[in-house]
Amino acid sequence: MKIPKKHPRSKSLIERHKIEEGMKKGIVTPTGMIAQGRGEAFDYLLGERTIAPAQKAIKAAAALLLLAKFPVISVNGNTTVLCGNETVALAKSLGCEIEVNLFYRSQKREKLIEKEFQRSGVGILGVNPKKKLKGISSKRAMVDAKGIWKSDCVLVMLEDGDRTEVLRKNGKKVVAIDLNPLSRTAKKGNITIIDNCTRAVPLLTKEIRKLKKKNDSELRRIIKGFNNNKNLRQCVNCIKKGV
Ligand code: PTJ
Repeated sequence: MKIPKKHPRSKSLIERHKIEEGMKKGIVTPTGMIAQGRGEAFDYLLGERTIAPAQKAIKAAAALLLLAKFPVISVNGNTTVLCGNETVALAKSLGCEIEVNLFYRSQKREKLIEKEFQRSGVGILGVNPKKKLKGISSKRAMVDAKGIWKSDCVLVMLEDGDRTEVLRKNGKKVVAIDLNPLSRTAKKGNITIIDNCTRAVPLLTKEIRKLKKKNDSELRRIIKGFNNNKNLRQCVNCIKKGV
């Protein structure tokens, strides 16, 4: 696919191209194309920018991740191709593990995703995992003993609602990145960032670097001042205003 250099919509075209290429390689599942389409529709409604409520959520999410004892970043096919390098930078800023967790799980895809991250110089968890989370029937239940299993806070992006709910039921805090403020994931997360993962992940890294200098009570104050439901309503209002 030819991508015009300075076309105003070239960012979404580049993302679409990455998903297409990822699917050809077997990293992205065919359903990942549908997820991309949904994402593009919401991103369009949000003006393809990081809205003010999302900025606030990013700050609260950074505080929550910094306070966590063992945070883990969960990746799937779409997020690997859309923001793999940015995810590595985020994990480095937090000093945390990255774990692959797939809805359409296969060893072939796990290994392809592992290879992608190895190209960026990091190893990942979740390849052939042995532990099983309670309350979920899909293969998403399988998690790594050294990662999500023992984590206290998980960052999920481009997720289905079931998993966020299950992670919560298993005692984990969840930071979610989702473009749809009405999705189950958005509603079930402790802190939900309504933004494109391609913008949100680098902004989260920046915020983490900034907040690292703060002490725990300052970080707790930031989290206390954040209300996820209220923030989601503000995101819906941003969409309404734009329409
Ligand atoms: O790689 P696998 O096997 O784990 O498969 C993952 C898919 C993508 C199939 C799975 O997570 C899925 O079906 O996702 P959904 O249910 O389509 O949900 C995706 C959500 O992410 C929707 O609410 C989309 O609006 C949102 N979304 C799509 N693209 C982006 C996004 N959110 C943030 N950034 C995006 N780029």
